[in-house]
Amino acid sequence: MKQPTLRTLSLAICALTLSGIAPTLQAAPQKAGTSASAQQSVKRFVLHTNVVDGKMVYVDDKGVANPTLTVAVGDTVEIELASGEGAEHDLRIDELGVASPKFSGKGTQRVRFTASQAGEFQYYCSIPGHRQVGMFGTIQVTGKSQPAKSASSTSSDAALALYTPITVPQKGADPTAVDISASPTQLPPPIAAHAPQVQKVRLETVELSGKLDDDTSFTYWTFNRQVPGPMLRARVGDTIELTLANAKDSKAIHSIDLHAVTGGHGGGEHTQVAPGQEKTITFKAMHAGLFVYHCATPLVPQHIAAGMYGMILVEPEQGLPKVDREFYVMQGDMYTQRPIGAKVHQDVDLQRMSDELPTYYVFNGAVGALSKTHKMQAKVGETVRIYFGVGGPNKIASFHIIGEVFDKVYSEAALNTIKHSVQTTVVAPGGATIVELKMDYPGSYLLVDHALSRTGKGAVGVLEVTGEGIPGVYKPSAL
Ligand SMILES: [Cu+2]
Repeated sequence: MKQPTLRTLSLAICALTLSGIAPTLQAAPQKAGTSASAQQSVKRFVLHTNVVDGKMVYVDDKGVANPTLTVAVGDTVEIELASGEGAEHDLRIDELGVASPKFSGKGTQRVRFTASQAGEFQYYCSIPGHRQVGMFGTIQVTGKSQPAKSASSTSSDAALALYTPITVPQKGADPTAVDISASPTQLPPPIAAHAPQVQKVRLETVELSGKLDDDTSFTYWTFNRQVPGPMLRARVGDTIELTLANAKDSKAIHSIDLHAVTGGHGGGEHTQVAPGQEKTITFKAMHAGLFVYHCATPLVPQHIAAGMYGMILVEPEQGLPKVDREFYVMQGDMYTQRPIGAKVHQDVDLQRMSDELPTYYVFNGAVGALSKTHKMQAKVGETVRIYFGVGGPNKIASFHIIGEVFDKVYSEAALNTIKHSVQTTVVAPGGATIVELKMDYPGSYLLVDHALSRTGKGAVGVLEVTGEGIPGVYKPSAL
């Protein structure tokens, strides 16, 4: 699909730049000396970023995405950079020692360097995930490479001082990190029987430093500052007007794809929202069931792994059977540069994500969310329903409660297929299940992924059940 609005925006911004900014650029003074230098010149380019056809790209002043830049050895190259859509980017050319400062919606950056060697090199954005979703192109440097001596002499040029190697120091955990874990008991009440209604829902995408574990923080990307995002609840036939706002201080574009939505990539096609903007879609809840929603902005698994998922429950016309307690739980897999337990601010590791080697598995976004931060409680005799989903992005969950059997499982969260007496139920990434169990005996019941190595990586919760055990259900040996 073409995205004429973004393309138009990009072209408009480029035109503005050409008329307003480019003329202020001054040619660098030519160096006197060798005959070769007489051929050298200043080559100027304009590259503004944008999202075109679902990819992040650099767009030149003619509207060409990721254009090939052609220069000659010895040329001074100036590239004017701006973020057309407002997200944060940079530009690097490793072989030529170019690393621009980061730039976002405000203002432009200009890089200036000497093309010191011949060849074809890649320019790209080094913000994690951006190169993988299209932010790269080619710079062709024609002619013969300058001898090393000459290259070193140009390095004294003040302009080149910008291009010092970037080192990433190890940071301790962020002391200002906040709790992002969603409470498992915070969910909307059951929908009373009514005629189909129009519901207005507003979600805000927020990037923030959150607690991943004790003494470990992580830059989460969230819906409404929590992981998972708020549980939405509707009745089949309802029309939902959903507005997605992206916080002003976000560095990335965000969006929402709800698996309950028919058309428009589940909403992902029409909710790509730049920082400080908002967009609205309207959809009909056509299928009853429990559905995952997630961010659908490239690199999609990166946005999901950072916490951008939640669920929408669409109740059938008659509603779901009444239960005593309902809980909202989602599992996610997370990929960090340092091992589990490192007392640092963890950064995302895209290679691990690509290799599907999670460092952490979490329930409700953080280690300990459902064992220390929030309490799940019930009493003997009560029936408990758990809405359980997998944000992923990659790993299947084998959902199990130690010491209990699910009386009912709505397998794959399809409301017409109830299975009884299930020990462990498989839930796909981007999938969900609804389980119900009547509590017959007191104790601490552990929620786990029965791929049990994952309990050591964070995937464990506790359901505390109090009361008198029903006689005959269980009896420990006399002490
Ligand atoms: Cu996102």
